Amino acid sequence: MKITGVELRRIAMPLVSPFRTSFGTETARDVLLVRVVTPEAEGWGECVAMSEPLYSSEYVDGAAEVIKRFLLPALTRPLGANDVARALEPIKGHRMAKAAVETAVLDAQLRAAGESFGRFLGAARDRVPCGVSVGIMDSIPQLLDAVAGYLDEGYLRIKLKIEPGWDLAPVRAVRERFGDDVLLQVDANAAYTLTDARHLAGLDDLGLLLIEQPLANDDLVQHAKLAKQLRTPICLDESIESAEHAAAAIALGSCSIVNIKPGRVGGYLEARRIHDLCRANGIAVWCGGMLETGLGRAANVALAALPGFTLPGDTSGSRRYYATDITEPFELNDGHLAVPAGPGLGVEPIPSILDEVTTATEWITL
Ligand code: OSB
Ligand code: MG
Repeated sequence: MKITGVELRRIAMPLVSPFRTSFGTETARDVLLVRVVTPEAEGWGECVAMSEPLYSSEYVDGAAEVIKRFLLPALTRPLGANDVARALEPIKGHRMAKAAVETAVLDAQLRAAGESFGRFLGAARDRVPCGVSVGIMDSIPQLLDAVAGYLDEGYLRIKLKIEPGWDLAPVRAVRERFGDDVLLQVDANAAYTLTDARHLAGLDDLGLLLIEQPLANDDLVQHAKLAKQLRTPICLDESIESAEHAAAAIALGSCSIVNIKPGRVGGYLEARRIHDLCRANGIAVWCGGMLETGLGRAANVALAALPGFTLPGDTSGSRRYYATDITEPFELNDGHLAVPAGPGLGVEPIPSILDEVTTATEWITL
């Protein structure tokens, strides 16, 4: 396919409630959308970079800049989605920016071929079980109310964000209030150090599925040491930016579970490689999220349908994030989301809604 032009579109999406993690509080999502135009079809990619470089080094203005200045100029030859990563390889890092571009090319290619993301990636089922990520709250009663609401909506797994000062007590309160059958896990977003090992071992009696990213993004060795001091399984998120990182983490014993976020690892093709590697090594994976709109969610749900995704993902329904999504909303049915079956992402932005939330557009002719 020859890419003739690309639209970069920024949209402002207010969140239904503030989302607080150990690295900051989000009240709205500033999303960069990439629309690739080819003679055969158009395709969409949602960039998951956040407004500020607090989760990882990428941020949305930087992603837009690197796409415009370095990535698109490397994509002037005719190519398919399988060629994008190689063409962009000389540019170091910027995986979220690369993922958005590759996803848009893949969407265009699949729409032209009449094939869905799920089918292309190797989905083994037509719906996926859903969990929900619950932010840090001002009080334990407020947290219990939030969790009760999500359980009522049918979520099959609860993930609690933790940080020093908001860990053992709120997690224990949720466990005691909702019982031992609730699938429960925690996510620290790198807020602890190895000296907190004894404290974190206090979580061991709470029957957690996993603790996600307790230590620094770049510290596989310390995670391996921590794993020896905890009974709660360690899952890595921020630390795993590629299949090579996943291989290193597995070899070192840094984790026994991986959260796969396609944006973080440079796209759905790399995400599938990590899935395949983990599956071959007996490492469970689940699909993470970055507060995506319906466009990014569609692809995540397709990925989460691969056979190695044996734990419920952070693939929540649209209304957990947004009063009005830019696509037809994803809605939970019996705790599950349906994998879109139409060509490409299988969903479209609704033009009137998209226009309402758009803050800027830029057209780049290739
Ligand atoms: O660490 O998984 C994370 C959201 C933004 C950035 C990082 C994370 C998260 C979430 C929410 O936990 C996942 C979602 O529901 O999209
Ligand atoms: Mg995480």
